[in-house]
Amino acid sequence: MITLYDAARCPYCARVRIVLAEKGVEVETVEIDLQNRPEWLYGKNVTGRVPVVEEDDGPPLPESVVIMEFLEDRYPEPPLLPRDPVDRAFVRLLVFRDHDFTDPYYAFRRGEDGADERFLSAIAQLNVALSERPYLGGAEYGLADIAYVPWVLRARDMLGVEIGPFPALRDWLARLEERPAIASEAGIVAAL
Ligand SMILES: N[C@@H](CCC(=O)N[C@@H](CS)C(=O)NCC(=O)O)C(=O)O
Repeated sequence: MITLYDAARCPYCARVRIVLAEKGVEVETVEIDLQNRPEWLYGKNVTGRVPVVEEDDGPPLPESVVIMEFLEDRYPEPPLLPRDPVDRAFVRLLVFRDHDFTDPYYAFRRGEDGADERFLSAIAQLNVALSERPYLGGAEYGLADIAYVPWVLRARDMLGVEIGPFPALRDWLARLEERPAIASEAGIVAAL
């Protein structure tokens, strides 16, 4: 059994929720109030952040990217990384550079000067990538899509960003939302 220390509004936690759902892993969820974090959370992650996962008698594992890779290793089916080493490296590169998208997102959310333009440009870059291939990581759905989609859902559904002008991104999101794991995350976002 896996325990996930979670927060519904957290997009990093969303990554982990989606991977667990894709792999059909049974999970016990402990919702953390980020405004009033329990002191014991620092014993599981020195930064006090979520997500953290823990197996029975296992060490706590923080950091969404580490957790996604751990879950991929622990539950290889269905695979969420391509087989080919170069393709795997490409997915990891996109995940490694997630701040190229998330930094403009947070600047936009904070209403910083010039952030609208910066965030729309980051969205446009995703749109270009998705007009060249069906999924962010290439031919198959996987960890690259899961790494980015939590922010795209929140941008659309919480920040009111219009994605219609970005047809490749819009179609990618529609394809993703056909997946129960992503539809469930869209439901969580809708309830926030
Ligand atoms: N690098 C971390 C970031 C996790 C993160 O920033 N989580 C936020 C919630 S979305 C958090 O716990 N914030 C509390 C804080 O910063 O003190 C990851 O990928 O897991």
